[in-house]
Amino acid sequence: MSTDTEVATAAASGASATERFHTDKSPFAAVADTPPARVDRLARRVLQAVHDTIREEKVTYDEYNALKAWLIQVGEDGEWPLFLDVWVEHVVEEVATEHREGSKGTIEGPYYVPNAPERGAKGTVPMRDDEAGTPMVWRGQVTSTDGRPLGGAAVELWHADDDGFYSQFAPGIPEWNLRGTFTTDAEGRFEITTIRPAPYQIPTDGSCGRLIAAAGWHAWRPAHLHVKVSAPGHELLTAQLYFPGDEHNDDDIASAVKPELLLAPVDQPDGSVTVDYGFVLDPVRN
Ligand code: MBD
Ligand code: FE
Repeated sequence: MSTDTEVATAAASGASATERFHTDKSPFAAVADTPPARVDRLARRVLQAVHDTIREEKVTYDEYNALKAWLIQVGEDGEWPLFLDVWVEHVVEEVATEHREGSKGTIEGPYYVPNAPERGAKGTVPMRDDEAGTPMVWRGQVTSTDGRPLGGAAVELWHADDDGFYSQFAPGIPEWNLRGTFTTDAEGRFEITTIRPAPYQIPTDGSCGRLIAAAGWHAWRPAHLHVKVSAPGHELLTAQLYFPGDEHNDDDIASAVKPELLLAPVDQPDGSVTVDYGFVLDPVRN
């Protein structure tokens, strides 16, 4: 996961994201019982969409070969997690959570790492002594859709630093920096001290950056906090929280902003900010 170079490169963060996915998930086991008819249907529909595009847009051999070279490059850069999470995951999340009555969630993205250090119901996320950025205190409560407080719920937080970099995906940052697990008290409450993250630019020096440049897009995500909130008997909530006034809230490259996910930070006299934001979890359906 670590790199020798002191420069944050697409290849380094991509390799880390790819390695993370290999080691922590069992994606094939989870779909082992999928009948061939389902695979046949999905594969045909995706291919049909590609064929339709080629016919309708009269795609040339030069364009086809450029696509082939680019797809190979995405794999070599380790940028499949980045590509998929930026341009595809938001629709999967939409479909997966459309039945929910509790809090809105959004995409996980490529930079989650499980088992971040435990900090109890009230504490400070792991950070450097001289961590740059505006100090932020976040208070909230986790409840079930019937209003019952959920004590012992886990709130896993991870976010970028003031330069927009994630620990374990950029060099020179302590392993668990700005990653922590909090456990709600008997009233379902938590209080987290951290810093306000900076807007995040996805790496521009790899194949995803190359697509962005060739298409004339921008590479920015608004500043965001990532969370996973979990409690026994409830569906896991994966969300991100955003800050009002960020210029990229309306044109997030990853299409992951929802109005329900905007915080309302309050400036304090000492220069810090406080936010109140809680979560309502849906009970597991039987
Ligand atoms: C991120 O930090 C992120 O949250 C997503 C979804 C994609 C790329 C970088
Ligand atoms: Fe992120």
